Amino acid sequence: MSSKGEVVIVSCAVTGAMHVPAQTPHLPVTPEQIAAAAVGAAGAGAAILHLHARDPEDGRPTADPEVFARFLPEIAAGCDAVINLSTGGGQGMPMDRRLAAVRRFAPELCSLNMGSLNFGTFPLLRNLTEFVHDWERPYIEETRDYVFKNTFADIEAIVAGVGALGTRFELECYDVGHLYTVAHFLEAGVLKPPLFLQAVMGVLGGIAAEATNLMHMKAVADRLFGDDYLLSVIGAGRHQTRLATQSALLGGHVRVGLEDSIYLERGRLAETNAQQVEKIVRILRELSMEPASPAEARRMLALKGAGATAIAA
Ligand code: KMH
Ligand code: ZN
Repeated sequence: MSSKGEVVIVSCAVTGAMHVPAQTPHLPVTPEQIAAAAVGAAGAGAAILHLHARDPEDGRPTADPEVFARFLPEIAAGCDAVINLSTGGGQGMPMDRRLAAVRRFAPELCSLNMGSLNFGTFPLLRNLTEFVHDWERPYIEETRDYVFKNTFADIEAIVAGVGALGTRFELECYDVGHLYTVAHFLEAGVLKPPLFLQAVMGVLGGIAAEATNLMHMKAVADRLFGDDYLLSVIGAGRHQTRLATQSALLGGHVRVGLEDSIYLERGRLAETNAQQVEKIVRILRELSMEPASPAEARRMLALKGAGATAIAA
């Protein structure tokens, strides 16, 4: 693994497509809220902002580039963080829609999900009984029968679709097998190092958020990629801080944010994305590590620079 050990890239995933407004009143939903949350997270130490869009009226996940256009310039004007757009979109979105915002804005980074998987949020319904909008309950319920589709053809389509834009990838790996899919595409010359692996741990349907599983993911990645990769980790839900800390201790990087966990600590909702970033930055500093600046993250990930995107600040 390529690592400086003491400089840790902190990504913040601001809103996502997994949570619904009924779970927390603090989920950024409108363009104004998303922009403010993203700039706040950057101010707290996030070098990378992973972004989804939501319908400003009802908070439903959307991939409409017009909605992205209402917050991306604000974010670019408000901070220097790397903008990383999702190509995962939201449940059931066709590939064309998932790719639309990346095609339009040519960001420095976009997500690339390295395999199809069952992606279940339905156990939430055991405790969540009151909803803000009509779409929320069925959206969660339908994950009993939902496959997050990322076939080999889908992966090829995304790489081909954005390759000419110079956009690089956050390679989201939800299980060990996805690392071998990355290796396949590396060997085929489709993906180029340095690889930015994002181990996604704790999604129902993917690998569980257990310390020994992260050790195994890293051991396999070390064998497959040697010094050609950087490891970052998402611990979903209550696992966020402990998996992030473990990743940093192993020489890796971290992703936090309300997309993947709505909590700040046990039983306490995070009120902002910045609070989660501040918390992990505090822990890193206690361990004699520093959050990477956006410039350091750009160097480490060989990114093209904000000036080469189509996001006008
Ligand atoms: N929230 C992660 C578990 C994407 O945006 O492409 C999934 C994710 C996918 O971040
Ligand atoms: Zn995402």
